[in-house]
Amino acid sequence: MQRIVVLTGAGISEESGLQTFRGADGLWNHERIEDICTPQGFIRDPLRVDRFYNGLRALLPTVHPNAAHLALAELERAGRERRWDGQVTIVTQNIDDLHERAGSHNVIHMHGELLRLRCTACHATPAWRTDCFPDTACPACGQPALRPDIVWFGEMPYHMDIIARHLAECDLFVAIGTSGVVYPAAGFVDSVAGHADTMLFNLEIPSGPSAFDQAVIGPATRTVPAWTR
Ligand code: BJW
Repeated sequence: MQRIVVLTGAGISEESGLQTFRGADGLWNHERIEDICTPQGFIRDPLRVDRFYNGLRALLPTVHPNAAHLALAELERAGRERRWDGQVTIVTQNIDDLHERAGSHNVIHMHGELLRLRCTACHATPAWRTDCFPDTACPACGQPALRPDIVWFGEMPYHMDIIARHLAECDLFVAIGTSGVVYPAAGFVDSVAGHADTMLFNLEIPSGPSAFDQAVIGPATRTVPAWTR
């Protein structure tokens, strides 16, 4: 059986209409990272951070999974239905829900999810509701301690033990639409060296020496379906 770990980043959702972080018209060209993407920024101004994520949440119903999301879901389904002797695990840095809406089941959100909140008192992760933030009570414990369920800089990404196990057991590691500058995800390719082949799908050739065995350059909606086919 072939075991594939697919790491996805903002680039896979770009052709669905969601901005990347660091592109020419990236999300962060309009905001200071430390105001939005740090626990300190949230403590300083929770309403500002809330407004930023509400803007992204409002976009979700207007965008749809694209051919790259759908191709990964179909590959996973082929494994499940034994039409292909393999297994796909998606580790996504994305906080959107486009992999799930494409039909993928094995999705690990290492940087959290836009449509969830997290209670800093009891660690419950209730679904986000329009009337649910910033000082409403946590539905699980009643404390007014809800925050976006997003992993900010300086915080531990989620499910690292499960991800490490998948990386240790995989034969192929594929990264799609990620700039490879944010750790620990940026280090996954090095962690599989010696036991797995590695492929990068990206719009541009990465600058500097690449740790990947193979780089496929082009828009993910073209290159990913051509690979999974
Ligand atoms: C296309 C395309 C198309 C476009 N087709 N491709 C110094 C050295 C090393 C590390 C550190 C350091 N100082 C601090 C750190 C740690 C820090 C870090 O890495 N900082 C770096 C910036 C230096 N990391 C952390 O703090 C993390 N926690 C941590 O390390 O804890 C300790 C720990 C260590 C080891 C194990 C366990 C724990 C937490 C990181 C949290 C990141 N959170 C964010 C924000 C959440 C969402 C939000 O607020 O909106 O997550 S940051 C942001 O970057 C977001 C993304 O998930 C993440 C990655 O970005 P991504 O997806 O790569 O997007 P882009 O825009 O950068 O790239 C898009 C790519 O797509 C480009 O390459 C395009 O070319 C391509 N593309 N269109 C194909 N159509």
